Amino acid sequence: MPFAGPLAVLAALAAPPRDSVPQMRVRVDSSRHEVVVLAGPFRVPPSPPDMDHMMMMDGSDHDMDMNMPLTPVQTFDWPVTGWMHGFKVELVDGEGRVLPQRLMHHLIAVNFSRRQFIYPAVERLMGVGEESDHDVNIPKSIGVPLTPGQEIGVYVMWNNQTGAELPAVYYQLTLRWLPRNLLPRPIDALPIYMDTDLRIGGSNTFAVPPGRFNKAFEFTPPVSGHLLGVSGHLHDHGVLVRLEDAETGKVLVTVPARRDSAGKVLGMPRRLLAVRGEGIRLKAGHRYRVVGVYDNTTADTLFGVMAHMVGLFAPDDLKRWPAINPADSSYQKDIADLRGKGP
Ligand SMILES: [Cu+2]
Repeated sequence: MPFAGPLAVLAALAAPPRDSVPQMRVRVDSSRHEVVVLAGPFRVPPSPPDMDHMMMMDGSDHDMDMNMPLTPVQTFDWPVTGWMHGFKVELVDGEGRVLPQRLMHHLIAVNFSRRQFIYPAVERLMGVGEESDHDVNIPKSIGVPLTPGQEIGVYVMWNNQTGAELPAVYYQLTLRWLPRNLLPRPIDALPIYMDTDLRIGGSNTFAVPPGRFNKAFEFTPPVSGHLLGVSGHLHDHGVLVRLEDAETGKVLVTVPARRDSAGKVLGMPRRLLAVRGEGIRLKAGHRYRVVGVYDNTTADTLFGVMAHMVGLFAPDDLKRWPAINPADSSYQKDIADLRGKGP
C-alpha cells in the first residue's frame, strides 16, 4: 500500500471545502531512488460525455479547445542530483482506494529551469495520457540529468466520465532517478517535443478535411546530437508521425499509430533506437521536418486535431544546450499560459 503513509496524513482533508487549495507533498526515498509527489485532494466535476481523446506525452496545451477541468500548475524544487529514468502515475480517492487511470485525461510535468530543443518554451519533462503507459522505465544507460533546485511544475487535466462529482482525488507521481555515482555513467538525454502545428502559449490543433491529409513543420536544431527514442501523439484517424531530413527527403524514423478498423487510435508505440550513444544523428543547422499523416474516412472535417513526435535526444555537449531567454516573447507566452492554468 504505497499510499498508506502520506494518505493517513491527508485523510483529514478528504471532501475539502470548495475553496480549499489542494496540497502538494514531495518526499525523497533515497533507498529506492524515487522522488514521490503526492497532490490533492482535487474536487473533480463530471466532464461532458464523449470527450474520448488519446494523449501521449503531450508537450503543449490544447486545453482551451476542450471542456475539461484543469488543475493549476503546482511546483516544487527538484531535490537530488541524478538522472531521471522512469516514472509512475497513480490515482486514489480520500480512502486510499485506487481510481481508474482514465479519470485523468493527461498529467504533464514541466521543467521551468531548462529550455526545449527546438522551441524557446520550457522543457516538457514527462507526460502521460489516457491511452499511454502510466509506468515507464528507460534503460539505465540513459537518463535525463536533473540538479537540485530546478523548478518542476505538474498539472493535470481530468476527464471524469462517472457522471458524478468526485469530492477528493489525489495523484501520486513517482519519478525514478539514477544516482550520480552510477557506473558506467548514463548518457545525458533530454526529452524533446516536435509538433506539426504549434503556436507557443496557444493551441497546437488543426483541421483535417475528408481524405488523406499531411501536416508538416520544418525546424533546425540548435545543437547536434543523437535521437535515442521516439513516440508520438495522434487523434482518431491519425496514421503515423514521422521525422524526415528536409534537405534530402529521407525518412529518418516513423511512429505508426495502433488503430482499430474504424481508424480509432488505440495507442502510440515507444520506439527505442539506441541504448548507448548511437541512434539517429541530428545536426545543428540542418533542416528537418516532422510530419503527421491522417486518413479521414468520415464525410466531415475533423477539428481540434493534433500530431506530434516526442523523443529522447542526447546532445553532443550538454553545456551547449541553449539557455532560457527570459526576454523571448514566445517564452513569455509559454510561461503566462502555464502559470495561468486553473479551474
Ligand atoms: Cu491531443
